[in-house]
Amino acid sequence: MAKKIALITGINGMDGSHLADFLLKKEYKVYGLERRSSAKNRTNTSHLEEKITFLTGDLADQNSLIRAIKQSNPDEVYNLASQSFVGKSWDIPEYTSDVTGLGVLRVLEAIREYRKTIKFYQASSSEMFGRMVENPAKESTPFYPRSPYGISKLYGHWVTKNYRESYGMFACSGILFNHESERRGIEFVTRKISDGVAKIKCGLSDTITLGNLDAKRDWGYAPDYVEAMWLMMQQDISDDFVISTGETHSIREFLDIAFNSIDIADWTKYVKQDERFMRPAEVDVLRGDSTKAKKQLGWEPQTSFKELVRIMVNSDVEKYENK
Ligand code: NDP
Ligand code: GDR
Repeated sequence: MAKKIALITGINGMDGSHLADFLLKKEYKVYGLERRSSAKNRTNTSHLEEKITFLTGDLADQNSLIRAIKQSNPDEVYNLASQSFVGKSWDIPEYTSDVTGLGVLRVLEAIREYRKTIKFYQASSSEMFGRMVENPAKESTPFYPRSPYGISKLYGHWVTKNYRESYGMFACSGILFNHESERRGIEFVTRKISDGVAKIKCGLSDTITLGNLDAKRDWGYAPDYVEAMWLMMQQDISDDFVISTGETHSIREFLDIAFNSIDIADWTKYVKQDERFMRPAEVDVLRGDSTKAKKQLGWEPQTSFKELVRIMVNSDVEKYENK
């Protein structure tokens, strides 16, 4: 049987690299879309250089997306690219709306023009729930985004649904709650903590400077979550699914486990707070109900919160010890 072909946008991001690993194990031929930058950013994908095909394209450039679809001729497109940092979306709101919002429309249009039967996955986000109207949030919970990022994701979510209903396309959205891994970008709070804790352990730093420590998130492990993306794409009919652990933990709890894993019980003297890392409008708490994914996809998270924190800290400690 011919190999299935997948095109992943945002290939060099955390999820893009984990999804490529997962699809290669399933014997897919994988194409990864990366944007042009002055210095190549393949920290997460250097191990994939001989295994996948990189294409250049940008979610802000319609023709580059049409070309990428033609070049790869995929069965499945996973749209993971976005301006994904919530905090920065207040500094660059128009750019965030263009890439994270309109970018979804551009990928859908490229598919519609080339071959409508290509399956499409959209990386929707729990940030669409924002100030949660219902806790835990499920697929039917009303949205209340709290940032230019969350609003842009909501546009992407609805345009995906609209193309499904307007053109009969297979277009699904995974509403994923926070998920992390050792490949997480360094500015996100979990990786900032794991990297900071590792530096403290190795004597390279003595503080971590953070913003709001009381925010709570439903944190899972990224390799578990990319499996859910694939499962959604194997359904006969496209639909939307919440993917979450059902637990919520504060940043303080994350700090407890992270410092505990380097044998520090009281971390208060190592952590500073700074206004710079506070947000104009905060999402105080997120928690998801993924019962539908469990029933229809057979998906459940495999990695506990404690394991996740330890994986991240250990990986960063190893990095500095090897240096
Ligand atoms: P990352 O920030 O790690 O990856 C995003 C990728 O998008 C990067 O590789 C980036 O490229 C690329 N990108 C940014 N702008 C453009 C553009 N204009 N054109 C093409 N590519 C672009 O995010 P994650 O892997 O964590 O997340 C994957 C997707 O899932 C994102 O859409 C995110 O918003 C969404 N999401 C993530 C969740 C999470 O907890 N991780 C939860 C819910 C949704 P470069 O490498 O050059 O910067
Ligand atoms: P989030 O992740 O906004 O949930 O978006 P992030 O790790 O940036 O923030 C989580 C919470 O931590 C608080 N916080 C800090 N955040 C950062 N980045 N840096 C700090 O120093 C800091 N101190 C406290 C934040 O205020 C917030 O409450 C992630 C991204 O992956 C999105 O793309 C995705 O859609 C959502 O998760 C679900």
